Amino acid sequence: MKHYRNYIQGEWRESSRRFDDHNPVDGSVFAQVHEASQADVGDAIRAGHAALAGAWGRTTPGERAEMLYAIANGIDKRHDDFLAAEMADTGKPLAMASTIDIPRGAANFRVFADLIKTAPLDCFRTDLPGGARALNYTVRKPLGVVGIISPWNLPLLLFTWKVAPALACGNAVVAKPSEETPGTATLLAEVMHEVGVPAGAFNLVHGFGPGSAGEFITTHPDINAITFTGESRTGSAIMRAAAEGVKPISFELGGKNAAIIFADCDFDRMLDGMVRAVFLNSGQVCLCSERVYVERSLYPRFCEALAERAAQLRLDWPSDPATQMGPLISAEHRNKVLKYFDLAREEGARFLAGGGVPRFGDARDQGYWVEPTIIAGLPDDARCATEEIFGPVCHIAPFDTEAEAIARANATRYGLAATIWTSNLERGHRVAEAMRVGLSWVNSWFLRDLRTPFGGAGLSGIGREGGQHSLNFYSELTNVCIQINQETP
Ligand code: NAD
Ligand code: 6OD
Repeated sequence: MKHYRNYIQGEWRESSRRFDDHNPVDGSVFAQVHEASQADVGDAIRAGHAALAGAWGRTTPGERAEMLYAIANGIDKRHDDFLAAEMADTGKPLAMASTIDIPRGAANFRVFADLIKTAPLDCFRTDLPGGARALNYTVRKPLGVVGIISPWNLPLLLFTWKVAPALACGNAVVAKPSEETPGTATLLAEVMHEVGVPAGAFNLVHGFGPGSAGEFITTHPDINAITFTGESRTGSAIMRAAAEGVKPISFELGGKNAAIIFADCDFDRMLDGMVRAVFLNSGQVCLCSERVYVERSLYPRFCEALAERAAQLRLDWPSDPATQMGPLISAEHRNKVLKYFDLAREEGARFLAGGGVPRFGDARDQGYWVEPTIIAGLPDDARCATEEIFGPVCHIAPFDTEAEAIARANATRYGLAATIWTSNLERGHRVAEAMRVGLSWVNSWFLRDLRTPFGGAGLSGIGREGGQHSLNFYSELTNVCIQINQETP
């Protein structure tokens, strides 16, 4: 049995309170997770402040960049360990974890190392009408100790997406991975230790949200900022906690993302893209398309083709390179998704594919699998067409005009991502801009450049991370104004 411990002030810390880590493939317990106490979280935050007052607080951007490159190399060196931990925690296929999650874990450190070395700062020469002259320039400083709370769906990718820029900007962090996926974050702490990240700069605490490490971080008076990825409802709870100290927050939250497919699209390319947009990671990517609007003339062909592709997806053991889809993360989450399937039936949906639980006749029958599922026939205001399900499922509906498709796609309180498929370049630009979302893809989906802004509108988040946007969130900027003559301003 593995043990996942907390990492506080450069040391591993055990806890007498432990919880089980399940493998979603077959429900087996393979690790014990040491739950951090309130005192542990307080120690981690104190360790962060001590690091900032010490050698870590005196590092230059260039020195921190070198450390981030070393961390990225450390992840690469232990690629197979990270891969095994990711697959054990999530059950996701090797084909995905080895090409997306683990390489992105390392890439996040490289990208922010590159960026911090060349981060531009403002500089203005000011000439007032009365003759006073000044030089203004901006200084970038860390915010302090940043609380990082991340979800289970892309555990290493999303954890490092916040840890890397926070450290690049010179902050100390107290980071909590999801209780469902403690493995890769623990390996990352090992890498931090191996490459000599100063004690207290990176602290890892394990546990749950309310009444546990998540709440202990967000309510602690000495946490200077909070960055969170997870459900919109959890975001509301964290926002209330952050209000107490008027803490800066950055939120990447849920979505009910639309795909708009025009009849003039390249059908085969679109179909491959939509199989990915609906079923990648069993639909457990915040960017997945759960609402698919298809131009009426293409609707029957698309429904048939997507249903056929869904039925062909290979659900198998994660270590098999041919596996295309794994289980859901937990029994609880599977129950939630299956309840939405029941609700869809009650709401009058037609199931074009799936809708149930696959049977394997082996240990996987104890796991948390559901079939790739496609539904149709619901009104736009049905619960299954408005609430985030976060499973391998989409609802397909026909539309007649571009304006109608835009209006229906935007008729949601969420606003994370959209994907638009068309061969008409002008229309692609027009519709992409009209989407009330943080991310619009045209003829692609989840194609990422880490320098671009990432985040959502409405219930999907607050703020943007990525590239300079991350550096700005994780920094306190001080403007220095020096008068360079004697005139009264
Ligand atoms: P979640 O909100 O249940 O949990 C996320 C994290 O918050 C976990 O570490 C959890 O322990 C912690 N937490 C829960 N309650 C808390 C509280 N009251 N105080 C402090 N911490 C608390 O989300 P999840 O189920 O892990 O992830 C799935 C959700 O995340 C989906 O809604 C998905 O859309 C969203 N998500 C969004 C993005 C994005 O970039 N917008 C990315 C990935 C996932
Ligand atoms: O690619 C990223 O940087 C990112 N934040 C992806 C989020 C995916 C949500 O599940």
